[in-house]
Formats: sequence, structure tokens, C-alpha cells
Amino acid sequence: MSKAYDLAKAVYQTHGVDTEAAFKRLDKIAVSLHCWQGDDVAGFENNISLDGGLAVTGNYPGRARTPDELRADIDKAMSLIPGTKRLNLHAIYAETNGKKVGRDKLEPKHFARWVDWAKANKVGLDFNPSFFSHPKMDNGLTLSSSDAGIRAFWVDHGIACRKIAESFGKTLHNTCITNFWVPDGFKDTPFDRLAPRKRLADSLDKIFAVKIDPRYDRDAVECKLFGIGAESCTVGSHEFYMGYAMKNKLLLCLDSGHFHPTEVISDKLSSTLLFVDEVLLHVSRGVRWDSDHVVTLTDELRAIGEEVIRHNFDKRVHIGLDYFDASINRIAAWTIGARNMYKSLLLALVEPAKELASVEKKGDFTGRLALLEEAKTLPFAAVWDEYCERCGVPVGSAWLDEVRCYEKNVLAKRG
Ligand code: RNT
Ligand code: ZN
Repeated sequence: MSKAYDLAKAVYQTHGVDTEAAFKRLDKIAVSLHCWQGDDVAGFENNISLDGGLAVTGNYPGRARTPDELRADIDKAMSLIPGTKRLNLHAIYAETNGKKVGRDKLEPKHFARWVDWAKANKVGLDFNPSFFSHPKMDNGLTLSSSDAGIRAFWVDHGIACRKIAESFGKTLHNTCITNFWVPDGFKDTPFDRLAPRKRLADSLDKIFAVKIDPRYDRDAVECKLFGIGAESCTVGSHEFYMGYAMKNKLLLCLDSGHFHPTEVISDKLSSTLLFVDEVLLHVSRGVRWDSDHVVTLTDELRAIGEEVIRHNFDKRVHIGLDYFDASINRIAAWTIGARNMYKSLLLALVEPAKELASVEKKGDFTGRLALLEEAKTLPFAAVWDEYCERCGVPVGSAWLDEVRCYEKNVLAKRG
């Protein structure tokens, strides 16, 4: 295997590409693994079914039902994924010792076991308030509801979550990125689109008025085009959050499944990052009306990696994954998507960048097209395998044997 790598390394060298430097740079880019792939976005409140325009389909056996099962599954997935990893939690994953704690009353102590896990695994934590699957959803509305009491409850939830996130960052010496996704929207055409948007902005203003140390937590806002059952209008649309993030110096979260079917987020990085300091990515794969299929190595995923790497956005773009599939082994779903994310970054890191920049500068677009196409068949597989090997994770499809073994020994026994 290392012979294959040595040959590949030499080929890349002839194009001015240093594969060793690529590995070093990749080691410094973290990908945040979303905890919610392991239990179909259920969380541990044990109450009502998923809503907010989200839908998880499939009933593959082995869903994690408890925090310990979920952590065990995350450990397994992380052992199969190379590179630096973070873990992304949602407020519904609080551990309250069987006590009912309102989401507006959540505290850092309800995440103590997650923090212990993060410490033990040397992994940073990211966070999300959960504005869904809750009796206080008012006809699909939370922060934009016309009921002041409902809005106040969700404002308090948002503030509580920012304080929890701050405690993560402080304890772990690792800045937490907190993402605000608010599903509020309408199944059918509203007469007044302005009033709910004003209320959403006002609620968010109240949440972000609370001072949180940016060394420990920074906040992002995530737009969406539509959700299941909220097809006609989403209050937090792209323009809404683009404006809100710019005005309030927040991170803009771009989810690859949240735009029109032919619209891509890769093209948005070079423009939005001229006007916002940082972007959070929710890397997902939209398929028709679903925004959350397992991430595969598509042209768009490659383009996302290229935009981050070509423009040195390593520190300004935070990469998170966001998809959920309950029709296949959930640990495989995590692993496939996450490995693909790192593959796209490594592919971008070994692009013949100097050659490409030079032909483009000369206006040689024939050469640019030719080189871009030739680059696609450079011996990348050997470089990827070498990276996995050095990270101590399975090479090639060997990870699948481990998933099958875990399925037999652990998941199948969950009944
Ligand atoms: C929903 C958004 C949101 C959620 C997670 C669970 O469409 O993408 O980010 O998927 O927060
Ligand atoms: Zn998302």
C-alpha cells in the first residue's frame, strides 16, 4: 500500500502538489458529526414525534434509545472516520435523570455527561437549541408566533442554550458553534408574510442581546426554503438570515439541502464571506423535496471542499454534517457521509492549484478546462488510503466489516 502511495505522491509532485502538506493541513480542519443521525432526531425527552417540517423515513433496526447507546454508536462511527472530529449536539439530547426539565430551564449540568465524553475523547462540542417536537409549537410557529407567551418560552430556550454552549467552550477550551434553526413556516399561502418575520427578528434580538463570550461560543443562523408541511412560506428564509447575520455579526449557516434543487451552496461561500466573518456549513444532500439524504461524493460536495481550500477559508468555514437516514445501518450512514466530507477536502487539497491558477490568470480557458478534467483521474485513491492508514482508521471498505460486526454484536440485541 505504501508503495502505491509513494507512486501517487510522485505523480502529484510533477503537478507541484505536496501530498504531505495536504495531510498536515487536513489534520487542522475539523468536521462536526451530528449526533442526531444515531437516533432519528428523537432525543431523550421521550415525548412526541418529530415535527417542524423534518421527516426521518425507514425503520432499520438498532436505533440508539439511550444516551449511553448513542455515545457507544458515536464512538464506533468515529473510530471509522479519519481526521479531526467534533460532535454536534441538540438541546433534546439533555440528560435530566428522569426529571422533566422545561427547555427554557435547561442548564449546563444537563449536558455534564456529554462534556465528560468530549473531554475523554478530546473532541470539541457544538450545539443547537431545539425549536421543534414540542407541545409549545403553535401551529408550526415558535419564535415568530403571535402569542407573546409562546415567543417568550422559546426566547428563554435560546438564551439557555447559548449559556450551555458557552460552558462547553469554556470547559473544553474549544469554541462551541451554536446554530439556530427555527422551522416556523406555513403550509399554505399566508396573507401577511411581514408580521411573522418582524416577530422572528424581534425574538432573535432578545436572544442575542444576552452577552456571551465569543471565545467560548459563537452563534449561527440557518435559513431554509421550505419544510414538509410548511411548503408555502418559511419565516426564516435565505434573505431574512443573510440580512440578520450581516447586521448582527453572526455566522451564516448554509445547509446544502435548503435551497432550490439546482441552487448550490458552494457558489455562496466566495460571496457571503465577503460580508460575514464566518460561515457554518450543514453539509447534506437534497433529493427532490428531501433535504437530508446521506452525503455522497457528488460534484457539489467536491465543489464545497474546493471553495474552502482554494480560498483558504479553513478557519472561517465551520463544517458540520446534517442528514438522517433510518433505512440503512445508522453507523454506516454516519461513516459514509463523514468519510466523503474528508475525501472532498483532501481532493481539493491535492488539486494542481498552481497550474490551474496560472492558466486561468493567462486567460487560457482551454488549458483550464483540460487540466481540471485531467486532475479528476490523478491517483487519489492511494493518497486517501494513506491518510486513513495514518489516522488509524480502516482503509477502503474495510470499515464496513466493522459496522457489520457491531451490528451483529450490539445493534441486533437492542430489539
Ligand atoms: C432542518 C435543518 C436543521 C436540522 C437539525 C436537526 O431542515 O437542517 O439544521 O436538520 O438541526
Ligand atoms: Zn441543517
